[in-house]
Amino acid sequence: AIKFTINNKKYESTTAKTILEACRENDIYVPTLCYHPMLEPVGKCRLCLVETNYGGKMVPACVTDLSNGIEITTNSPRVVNSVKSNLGLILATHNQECTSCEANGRCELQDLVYRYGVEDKFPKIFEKSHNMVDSSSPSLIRDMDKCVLCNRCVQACSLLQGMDILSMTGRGVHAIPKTAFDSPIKETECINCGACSFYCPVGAIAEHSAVRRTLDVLENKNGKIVVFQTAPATRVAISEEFGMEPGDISTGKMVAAIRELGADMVFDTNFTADLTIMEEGSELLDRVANGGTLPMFTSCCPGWINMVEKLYPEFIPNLSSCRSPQGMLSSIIKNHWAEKMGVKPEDVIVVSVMPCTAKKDEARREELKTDSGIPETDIVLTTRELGRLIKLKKVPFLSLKDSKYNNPLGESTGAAVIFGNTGGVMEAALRTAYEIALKKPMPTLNYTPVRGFEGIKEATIPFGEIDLKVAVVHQASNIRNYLKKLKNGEVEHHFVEFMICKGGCIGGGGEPKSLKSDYLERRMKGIYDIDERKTTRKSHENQAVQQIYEQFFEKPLSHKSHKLLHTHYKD
Ligand code: HC1
Ligand code: SF4
Repeated sequence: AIKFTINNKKYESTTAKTILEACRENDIYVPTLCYHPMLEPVGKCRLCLVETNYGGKMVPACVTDLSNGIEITTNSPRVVNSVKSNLGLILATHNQECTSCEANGRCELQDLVYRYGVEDKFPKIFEKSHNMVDSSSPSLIRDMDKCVLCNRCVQACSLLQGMDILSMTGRGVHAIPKTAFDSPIKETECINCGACSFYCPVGAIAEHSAVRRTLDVLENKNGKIVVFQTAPATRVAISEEFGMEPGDISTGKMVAAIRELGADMVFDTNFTADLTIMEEGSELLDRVANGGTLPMFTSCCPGWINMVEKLYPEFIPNLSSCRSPQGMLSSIIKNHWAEKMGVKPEDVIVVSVMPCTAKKDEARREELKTDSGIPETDIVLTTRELGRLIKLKKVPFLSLKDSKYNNPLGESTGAAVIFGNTGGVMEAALRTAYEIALKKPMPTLNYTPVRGFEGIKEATIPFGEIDLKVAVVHQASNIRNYLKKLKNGEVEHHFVEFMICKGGCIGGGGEPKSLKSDYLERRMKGIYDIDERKTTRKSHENQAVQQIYEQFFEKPLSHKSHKLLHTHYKD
């Protein structure tokens, strides 16, 4: 075992780890700004410098390994002074528009400055005034005058996602993460996944906020009906905005809070997740039976759609023509529900709450407008933005009584909620397609081969005449590897699920920021727990879905379904 002391107290560790990991495990506070447990430590911000018994130099705890006999001091005046002066230097290069900043209240720098009582006394280093606010993307805003050079966005974009849109350029006060040729994000190959915004410790890269617009819509309705929809992955993560743990289930409180904000109706994106299974499952069976393009690719993740359109257009024919559940629900609300309610589509405002920054971009697609040319989804809020709105309006989230979704567009099964986890769309599709094709239920509903965090998961299911080969791929970097293999003929599948974010939507770029190392596992468990507790766990058993087929769509892939529930892609 490695023996060491921290602040004169003795500890032992049987495994190799860094000083920072040892401190965190033992509840000893060490400040950090560039460190995130899901990324590689880089030792850039120098806030985690600690004293040791080895020579006089202080060492960065995040990149220094424990060694036998090391004596670590984290709380001496020398350490505290070093933190304060490093923070002071960061402030000198930081545009402190905290009051209007997207990160206000959840900013790691703000917390550190407050905690250490740092005065903003150094002269401003104006060379760093990049004066660059890039709001070209519908999903993200970059304000490089707020950048603290932690490198987390660069790592998220390159290491995690394999996209390499951002790289650190320049040195010293001129260093800054930039796009190639410094182009506005919109003109790059960015797919809007928002991983950069999730990992940014400050407000240098944030979602393109729709909080103010939503406030305006809710406070000045002018006779309009405001309808919300909430994505599967929101209900296990919104809890974290209010101090609860990752994976804590807050469905009822979230619906209640949205009503408190002034929504007239709250529908569930899960309803159209079930509907997606009906349409997409039928499309798959049709392609398999009639020689359609295979493998068929899922189409609910807009980051993935952006990736195919921008980088792999040769695979457009493989994409399912199904709109995403967000797209389907907004379409039903504006084109069908509004008419049933006797209101004009223009008088309904659809606000969609998503774990996803790319959904903001999806909502602006030309293909997803009504015949009269208005967007079917008016506003997309990330889970983080919903949290902000609830706090802003002082809605007492934790003490709210659970509320239920409005029906019929709020009814859903366990198969729908698992869309939020990587493998969930596949599992939901198999539960239904198997039963419809073979006229008997799958031997087990919890289909574990498609669960978990492995980058590429594969399974073969005996499916009557054929063995159905499926794959599930999550995280953009794994997707790029998979597509390379597919092009080289190294893999062969009938149906593949793709989700751009690690873990699926529970790891979406718009979910509450977390500094915990196990937040994805816990959110994933929360989603599976909801599924287990549902009395109906197969999409085709959703009564409201059956009803909408009987009363309106007639059957999957009907003429009406094609018009309202399917789409096409940009070559
Ligand atoms: Fe997702 Fe989906 S699961 S894409 O990952 O198919 O965002 O949660 O809403 O639309 O249902 C996201 C999540 C979400 C859609 C559904
Ligand atoms: Fe958005 Fe989910 Fe796709 Fe991530 S995996 S880009 S959150 S839809």
